[in-house]
Amino acid sequence: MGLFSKIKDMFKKEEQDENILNESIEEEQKEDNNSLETIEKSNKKNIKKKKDKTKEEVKIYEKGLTKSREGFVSKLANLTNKYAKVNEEYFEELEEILIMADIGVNTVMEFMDRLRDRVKKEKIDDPELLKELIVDELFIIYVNDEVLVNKINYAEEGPTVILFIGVNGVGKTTTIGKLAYNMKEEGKKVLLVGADTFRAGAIEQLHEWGEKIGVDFYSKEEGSDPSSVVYDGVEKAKDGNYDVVLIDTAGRLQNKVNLMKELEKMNKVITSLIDGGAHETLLVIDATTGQNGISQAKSFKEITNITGIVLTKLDGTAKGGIVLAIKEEVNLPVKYMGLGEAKEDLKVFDIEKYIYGLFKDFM
Ligand SMILES: Nc1nc2c(ncn2[C@@H]2O[C@H](COP(=O)(O)OP(=O)(O)O)[C@@H](O)[C@H]2O)c(=O)[nH]1
Ligand SMILES: [Mg+2]
Repeated sequence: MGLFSKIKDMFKKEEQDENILNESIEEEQKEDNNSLETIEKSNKKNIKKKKDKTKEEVKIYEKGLTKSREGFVSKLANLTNKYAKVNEEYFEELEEILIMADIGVNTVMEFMDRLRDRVKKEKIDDPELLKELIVDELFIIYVNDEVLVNKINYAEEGPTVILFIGVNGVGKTTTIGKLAYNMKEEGKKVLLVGADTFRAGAIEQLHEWGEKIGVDFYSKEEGSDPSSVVYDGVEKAKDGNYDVVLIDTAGRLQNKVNLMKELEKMNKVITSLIDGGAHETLLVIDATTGQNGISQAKSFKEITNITGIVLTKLDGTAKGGIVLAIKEEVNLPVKYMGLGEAKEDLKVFDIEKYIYGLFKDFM
């Protein structure tokens, strides 16, 4: 059985289990209960709660990936309907669809070679049978035998410091707000540090997020040295026993040398207060910018040590293939994805839910 079928079964099974669970909880509610039954019931309720959460998450992926599904995935579906047999034209059209979906030319070329090989070896000529193969091969690009670390590297003690970098407008400040909300929900004490001091508006925007979700905020006035804000912010977090410090930075990439120096300085300041320096440096990329986003990742990778990617605005693009291009061309794990502007719209990146959300109508 192919990978996609497995994923599909997994999410389907969860739905079925849940229906059974709902029925049995309903039934029990009608009965009289002794204490043992009450325990069992509360266990079942807990399982149900957990399942509800998974289901909710899958729904958010599905909704956030609607545009991509209606864009490139529906084109793939049309392709299958258009050709009765797999032939050279079919392959050429497939190649074009994948390139248009921002998967990246090199990745697509390799993918096409592998697909052609498999088609030849397995003697497939029905496009319908090729669907599952396509999804599986796309999935393989991402997984590629590696263990992908999408977990945040939390400090064993003291505050965990997470630095956000990326060019203007990609969604750094918004991502910090959303992540702070997630972490607060998990019971963590979070401090937002506004080190994008070039515009008063940028400081204020982060401040507003803090007020909206009820977490603390620290910054200085416009024009202050970003590193001094970082120093004081991290110190405040240590003194105040914060669990996490989320640092917003300016994203001016006009001058690579300056940006590199500034990031170096910030890292040095953090290292002076925290053993080993920042726990994570997350590069934020706007999915709607396609190959441009990939070039940004390559540039930033040259000047600083990045531990992961946040891919924003996936809800706003019909080209969800950029996730695969990042893997292939930049080889950094996508740790979070932004699927909207609201505080709930940031999700830990999960390749299985992503593939399911993208291809669920395709097969
Ligand atoms: N649709 C959508 N919009 C987003 C997402 N993340 C950020 N934005 C919007 O992108 C714009 C720029 O975000 P901002 O956080 O200010 O970017 P920054 O300059 O990198 O700090 C804002 O209007 C955000 O609301 C996302 O995941 N989906
Ligand atoms: Mg900002």
